[in-house]
Amino acid sequence: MVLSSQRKAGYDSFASKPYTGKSIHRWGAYMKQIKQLVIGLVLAAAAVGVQASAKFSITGASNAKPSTFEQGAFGIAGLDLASLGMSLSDLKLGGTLSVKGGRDDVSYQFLGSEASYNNFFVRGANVFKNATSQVGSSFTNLNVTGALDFAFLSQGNAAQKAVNGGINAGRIGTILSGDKRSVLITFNDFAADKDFDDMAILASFVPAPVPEPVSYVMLMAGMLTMGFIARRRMGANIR
Ligand SMILES: [Ca+2]
Ligand SMILES: [Ca+2]
Repeated sequence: MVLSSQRKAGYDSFASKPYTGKSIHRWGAYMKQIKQLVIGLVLAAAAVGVQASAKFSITGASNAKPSTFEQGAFGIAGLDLASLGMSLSDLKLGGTLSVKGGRDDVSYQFLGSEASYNNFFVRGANVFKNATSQVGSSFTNLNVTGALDFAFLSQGNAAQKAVNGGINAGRIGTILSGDKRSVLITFNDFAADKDFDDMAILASFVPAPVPEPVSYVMLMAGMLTMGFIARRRMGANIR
C-alpha cells in the first residue's frame, strides 16, 4: 500500500511496487529473450534446409564422346563407379559444373589416376598431384554456390590446363550421382589417348550435422535452467 503522503515525499513508486509485480516485469523480459532464441533456432533450421537443397548441376556439357574415346580403358585401380551410384555411360564432357539451389560445403577427394603424366588438380591453395597425393585424401571448400572454380594441369604445366567452364573444358568429364549430391570429376590429360581416367576427383556435399531431437530438448532445457538462475539472481539483487 502506497500512501499519498509517500508520493508527495518523492517516494519511488516503481521500487515500492509489490514483489509480484516486479516478478511479472522480469518474467516478461525473460520470455522476450526466449522468443528471440526460438526465432533464432527456427532460422538456423531454415538455413540447414537451404544447405540440404543444394545440388550439383552440369550445363553446356556434351554427351558426345571423342571418336577415339576409350570407354573400356577407364581403369583407375580401386575405383568402383557402381559403389558411388554412378555409371560410365553417364559421363559428360566439358560444360560447367556448378552448385545450384543453395549454398553448401563441397568436399573434394582424390580417388586415383591412370596416367603416366604428372597431373595436378587445383582449387584455390589446395592441390592434388596424381604422382604423390594419397588416394582418399581430401579438402573442403566452404559455403559454395555457382560455378566451381577448379582446374587441372597436364604435366603440372600451367600452359596445358583445363578449367571448369573455361579453356579446354572438353578435357574434363563429369558423372553425376542420382541424387545430384555428389559428382565424379575426371580428367583427360594432354597425352595422345582419349581416356578420361588420368585423374579422378569426387566432389560431394559435406552432410550438415543435424542435431538429434533429444539434443534440441536438452538445449532448450539448458537455456531454461540458465534463464531461471539468471532470474533468481536478478531477484536476489532487488532484495
Ligand atoms: Ca587420357
Ligand atoms: Ca589414362
